[in-house]
Amino acid sequence: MNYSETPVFAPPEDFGSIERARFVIAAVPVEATVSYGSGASRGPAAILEASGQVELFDVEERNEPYRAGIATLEFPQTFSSAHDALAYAEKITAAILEMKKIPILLGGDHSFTSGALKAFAKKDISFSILHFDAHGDLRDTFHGDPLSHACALRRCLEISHVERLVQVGIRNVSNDPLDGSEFDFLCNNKEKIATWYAKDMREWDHTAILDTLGEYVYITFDVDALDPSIMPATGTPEPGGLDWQTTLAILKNICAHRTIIGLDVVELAPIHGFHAPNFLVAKLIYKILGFVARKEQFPI
Ligand SMILES: [Mn+2]
Repeated sequence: MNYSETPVFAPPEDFGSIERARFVIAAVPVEATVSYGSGASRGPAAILEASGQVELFDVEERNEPYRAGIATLEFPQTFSSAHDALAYAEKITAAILEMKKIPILLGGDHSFTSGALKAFAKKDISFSILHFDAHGDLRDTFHGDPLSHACALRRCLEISHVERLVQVGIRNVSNDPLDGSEFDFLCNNKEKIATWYAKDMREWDHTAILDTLGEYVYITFDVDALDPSIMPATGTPEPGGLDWQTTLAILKNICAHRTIIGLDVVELAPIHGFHAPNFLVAKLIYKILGFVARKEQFPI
C-alpha cells in the first residue's frame, strides 16, 4: 500500500501522514455498469483536484477537520469490472481497518459498496447503513447483472452483520419482476429497511431518522441524492432531490449521536469545464469528516 504524494485536501504539516491520520482516503475508480450518463470513474481525480480549493478552517463549525489527520492512498487504475472493484474495495478497506483508521472511499459507481462492507463484517459488530440516494438500489439484478450499481444495496443487505438500512432522499424505485420487484422487496422488508422519500423532506423529523439507526453506522452517499440543480454531474440525475443545508443537518445530527465506522461517496461523473459539482463533493466529504472528528478515535 503506497501513500499519495498529492493527498486529498492537502493537509499542512504532518496532518496528511499515516501516523497522524484518523481517516484514510482510498479511491475506487470503477465504471462497470453505466445506466445512462458516463464518467463516474473520473470522480476520484475530480474530487482530489477540487479538494485543494476547500478552505481548511470550517467557519460554520469553528473547527479544522484536517487536524484529525487525513491520509490518502495512491489511486489505482480504473476498474472496468465490478467484480474487480468489489475485491479491491474489500482488500483496501480491510487494510485501513487493520491500521485502526476510518476508511473513506471515493467512487466510482455504486457497485463496490458491498465489497467494502465485507471487510467490516470480519469485525465482531453489527452495523447500520445510512444510504443517501435518489434510487433504492435494491434490484436483485439489472439487465441480468447482480453486481450492477442498481443492485448495490441489495447486495449489502446479504451481509449478515448489516442490521438496518436507512435510505434518505429516495425518489426512484422500480418494480419490474425481471429485476426482482424492487418495491415489493422494500415493502416486504420493513423491519430492516427504513426509507425516507425525498418528496416528504420538508416534513422530515431528523430525530426520527436518527432513531432508525443502530449505534454503528456506515455511510454510503450517492451524490444523486442531491437535487440536480446543485448536483448535475452524475449519471442518473433525478429531480426533486436534497438541498445542501438539509443534507448537512441530517449528517451532523447522526454523526453527533452515532459511531461512524466508514464512508463512501459515489457516482460523481465530472462535467468537463464545470467545477462546481466537484467542489461540492469535496466540501461535503470535508464537512462529514469534521462532524465525525468531534467524536472518539478509531471506533472499532
Ligand atoms: Mn443513485
